[in-house]
Amino acid sequence: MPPSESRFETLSAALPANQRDDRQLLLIDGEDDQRALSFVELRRRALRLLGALQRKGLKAGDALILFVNDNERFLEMFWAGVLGGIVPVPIAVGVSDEHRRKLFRVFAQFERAWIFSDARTLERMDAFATAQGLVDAYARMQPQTLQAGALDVTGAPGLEHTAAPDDTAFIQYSSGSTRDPKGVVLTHRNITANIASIRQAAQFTDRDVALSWMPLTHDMGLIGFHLHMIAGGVTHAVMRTELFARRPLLWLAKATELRATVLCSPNFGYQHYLKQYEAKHPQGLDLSAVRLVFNGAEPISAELCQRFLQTMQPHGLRADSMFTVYGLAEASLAVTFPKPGCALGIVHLDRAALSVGQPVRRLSADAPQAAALVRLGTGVPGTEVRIADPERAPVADGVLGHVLIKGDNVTRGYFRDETSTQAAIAADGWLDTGDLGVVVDGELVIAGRTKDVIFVSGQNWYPHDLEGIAEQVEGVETNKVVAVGARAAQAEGGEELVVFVLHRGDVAAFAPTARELRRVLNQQTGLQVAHVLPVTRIPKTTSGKLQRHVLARAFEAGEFEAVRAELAPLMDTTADVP
Ligand code: 1ZZ
Repeated sequence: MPPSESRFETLSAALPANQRDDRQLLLIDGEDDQRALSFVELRRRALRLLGALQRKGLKAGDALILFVNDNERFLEMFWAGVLGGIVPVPIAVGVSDEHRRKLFRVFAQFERAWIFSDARTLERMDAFATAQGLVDAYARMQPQTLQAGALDVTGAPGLEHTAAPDDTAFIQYSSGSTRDPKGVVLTHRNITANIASIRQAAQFTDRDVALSWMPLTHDMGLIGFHLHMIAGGVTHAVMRTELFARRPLLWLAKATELRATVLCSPNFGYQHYLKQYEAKHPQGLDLSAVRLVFNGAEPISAELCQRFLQTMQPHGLRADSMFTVYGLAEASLAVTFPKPGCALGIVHLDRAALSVGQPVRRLSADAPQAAALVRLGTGVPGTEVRIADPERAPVADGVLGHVLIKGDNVTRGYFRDETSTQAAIAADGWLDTGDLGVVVDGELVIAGRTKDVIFVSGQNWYPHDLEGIAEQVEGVETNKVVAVGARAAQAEGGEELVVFVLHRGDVAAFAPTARELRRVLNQQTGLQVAHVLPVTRIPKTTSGKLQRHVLARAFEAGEFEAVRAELAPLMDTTADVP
């Protein structure tokens, strides 16, 4: 199906110079800290900032790294860049050293880049640079750094740049790999095409009211819940991610207050919310206006979706509102959507038959070998989806394979990274998403990421499936358990299954959980877990995705030897594993 007429060919044209003033951007930074901005006012502020940038010498084509926590400052500067043809490069401030190091790595990729940040973040970066021996690199950044609040916006507004549809609109760095960050180059055409598809496939109208707490440095927060809303004239509220993390109940309290019609969260957010909900039983929620609850960006737990819908049903949430979607930065954002208003689609597949090139096997829900996966719909208008074998040849429906995509929304490549670009995009234009999936009943089902697949006992296993089983064990929570295949020191070329669980107490107290987890996984899958180990921090991307490979490599480097030795005698209860 062709996409509906895209109303804009460039992002710059999407931010209105005049419009009915009742469409707003709401910035929620605290329970009582909420500001409304009309789209026209956002544009006016962006142009004033652009004037300040141009007076500082920034030109069209320069890169402008946005390294700032405050959403209002981020968005004003993002638009200043877009209107001036300066290329915004959003980078999450993050909390770990790895996240901080990413700023240095990204800056080094550009010939001429500027950094927009705030005094507090810059102070921290200064201290970080000193501690890490990055003083010289930091000194090189300093003349290129612009500090929020310190720019003179009192002069004339900036001069707008006329962008062509195939010009770069901004660069989206993948939130995952911090060591070797890959910048997805997105043109105006890429983004406006995807925005038009999203609007059509999710049946948006300007009567919708959206609410999101997803970070603006991630494609779902920025494109899905801001740029797309601006282009469609949809009132939308952007809540600070950190506020949701600290006070998840505010999310649906605000949805009630705003009569929000569209919400979103990746899988872990539903768990985070429900945990607080079950402890505090908030009153006065009214979710009867909600038509879609977007759920994407990471593997979706069918059980958690059902639990969320059931728990929220007494507050008026419609049973058909859970909107399970798939996408990635390389597609600008959206790849597949189900039909709005359809019931949650769950399929049960034999976990022993999930190999590339093989047909999957449907099972009944109660079969012991059944992995519950969620249906994610079909390609959004203008985006083609193909399941392929390792040689990129299409396979039949029902056969598991690599998920390839093609369309106007798909990037032409990674910034200054020809090797990665060629590895991902073939001459015929199909891009390999790095995900494995299958078409069941005409809809896409994602099994997992190619690089995360665990190969043990002669079979492919998907971490998300094993982690879901592990979560049945008391004390093991969603997103706090990680299954990886690690190269075993003894077994030549083979992998062994290692499961990590977040645990901050002493090792002896962890042993019963570890034994139970090993027993449950063995009972339900027949697998022998080589090691169950406690970790004090689960590495995650700034958008909350588990970084399984970080733990696998740390294990292989021997970083868990001490805890392993301490735990081993406590694990040795032969009764546990039949
Ligand atoms: P990123 C109006 N993944 O996460 C709002 N979905 O991009 C429209 N794995 O490049 C919003 N099951 O960071 C539309 N369902 O990571 C939103 O994440 C459409 O491994 C969803 O390769 C946008 C998600 C954007 C995003 C991409 C990777 C994928 C895949 C994983 C995303 C998934 C999922 C399982 C899903």
